[in-house]
Amino acid sequence: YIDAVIFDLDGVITDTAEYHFLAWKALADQLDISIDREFNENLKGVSRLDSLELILKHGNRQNDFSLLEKETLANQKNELYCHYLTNLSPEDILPGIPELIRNIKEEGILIGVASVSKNAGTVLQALGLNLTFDYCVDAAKIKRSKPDPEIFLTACEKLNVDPKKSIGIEDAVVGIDAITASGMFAVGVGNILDKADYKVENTKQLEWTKIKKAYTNLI
Ligand code: B16
Ligand code: MG
Repeated sequence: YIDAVIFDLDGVITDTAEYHFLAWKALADQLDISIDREFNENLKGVSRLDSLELILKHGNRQNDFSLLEKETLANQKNELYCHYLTNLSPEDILPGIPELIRNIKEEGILIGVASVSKNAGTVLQALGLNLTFDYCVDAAKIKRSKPDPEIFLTACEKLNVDPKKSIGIEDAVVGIDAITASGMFAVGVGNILDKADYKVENTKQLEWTKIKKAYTNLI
């Protein structure tokens, strides 16, 4: 009765938020803008250029750069981020995730990845998960960012499954909104996700039997 489970990547499968933070911080320092880890929470699930806009706004510098200059700044951040990614290995898969994936696959349920990161392929490869998922959305082809449901609907369409019979797992508020708008059942990781249909505090608590039970109780 469940067709597919679609995973967010950063914050659900692995925690690259710290690398994103360090790379953005280096760029922000250079622009005389100060950001801390608390501010970084606002960037979770937000695309690269939108993240840059939020940082510039935070430093009151949103009108200081042309689109071309902004793209150059975003590329600069990405180069540094990719440098950090070379540290990533299968040990960086978050606790509970390998077992969850195994349990879902044992039931013949499809799994997909819906990440707004253009580095999703590189990250999955570094984690040794590039052959694990049935489909990974290409973020470059997505026109509207989360909370728009486009990325989750694309994943369902490519897997040829009904969103209403599918589950999405997210760590960002915009991500939960995107899952809900797509008609899927929303599982939230972290304590800020009040709108999720089912919530856990961390990935260790993502147990397949419990998720299934919560899904069955709701439909
Ligand atoms: P990139 P997700 C998101 O990934 C991150 O949470 C967010 O912080 C980042 O800015 C975004 O990917 C874009 O990443 O610069 O690599 O294209 O949570 O949707 O997996
Ligand atoms: Mg995320």
